[in-house]
Amino acid sequence: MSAHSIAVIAGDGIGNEVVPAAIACLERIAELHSLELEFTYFDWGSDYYGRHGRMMPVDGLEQLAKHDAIFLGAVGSPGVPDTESLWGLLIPIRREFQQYINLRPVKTLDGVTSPLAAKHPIDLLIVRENNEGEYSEVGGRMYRGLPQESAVQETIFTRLGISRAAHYAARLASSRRGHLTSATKSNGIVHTMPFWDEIVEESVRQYPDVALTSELVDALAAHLVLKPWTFDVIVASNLFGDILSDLGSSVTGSIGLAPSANLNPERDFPSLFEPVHGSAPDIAGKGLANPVGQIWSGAMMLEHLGHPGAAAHLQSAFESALRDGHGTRDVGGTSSTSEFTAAVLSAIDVVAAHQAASAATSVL
Ligand code: GGG
Repeated sequence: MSAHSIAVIAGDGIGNEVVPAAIACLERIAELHSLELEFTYFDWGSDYYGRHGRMMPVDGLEQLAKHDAIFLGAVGSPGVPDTESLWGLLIPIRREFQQYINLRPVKTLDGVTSPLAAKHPIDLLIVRENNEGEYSEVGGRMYRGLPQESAVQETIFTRLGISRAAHYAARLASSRRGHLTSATKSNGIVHTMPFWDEIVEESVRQYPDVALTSELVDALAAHLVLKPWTFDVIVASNLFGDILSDLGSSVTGSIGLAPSANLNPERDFPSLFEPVHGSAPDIAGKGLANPVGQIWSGAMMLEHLGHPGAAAHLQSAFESALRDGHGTRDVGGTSSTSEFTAAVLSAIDVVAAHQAASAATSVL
């Protein structure tokens, strides 16, 4: 029996609906694959902020460090400034635990209506640099309230930060179709982006089987809409990667489908798994949230914890629930969050029964 301790932060809004849905699926998978997943729940987020004036306790990171992985729902609430909700919880976790890769798969799923007219299968990975770049606390505000009021925000790129993202993305491309696209903007952003281009090129040169294309992020965004099936792996800075992954998942049908893994590849610290979407206060509490992004993030967590069979089982179960027409409203279906979750749970059992039957046949 393999045991893993997982810190769970449902957070805000629909995080409180999609996290329990995904945990129910993970518990069923754990039972079938003899895994011991021990979930420890933390009530951190915007409600906690309302009571304590901070998104997590002072020793929050120390508490999380004891776990093998972190499973996060969503953060953000209309009552709390976005800067507080993001910089008081998610960003410190990503940085303190050196989760410098944010891996975001984008894939066509049967049963999901795509807004695109051309229906070619899409299967790409976005590698978002996750620790630096445009997400920086360097800067400030001056002359508040006066006509000369001003704001300065510095972007920080380091050789280490760019090269480790580029190497990670190149290794992935090498294990797939061998195409790597780097998102740049070196025509307009004249210091940091040429630096990004140089380091990416220098890093990827070490992978002769990987063809690197550097593409201006505006053109890349247009191509993601016009011909997304031509991409294999995309490597992008923190901000560009965030924007491109919302676009990519929307092109496959809905941002509600999109999973992500905030990875510390060296495994010195826990990695964090969360859907790409936010807390969606407009639909929170109505049972409308699509739990696929959260369930898929759970499958990525199982893979990271060393259980590819259990991850594939969960993946094929939610894909089959979508294929059978059980999707939520955002993907063209009519199911509530709990109806879709019930469909995934029964698909988990159906897949297990098929696997057991084919194992028995191969023994005969
Ligand atoms: N699922 C986590 C969440 O709530 N993300 C919302 C968000 O604004 N994230 C910003 C980011 O990933 O940089």
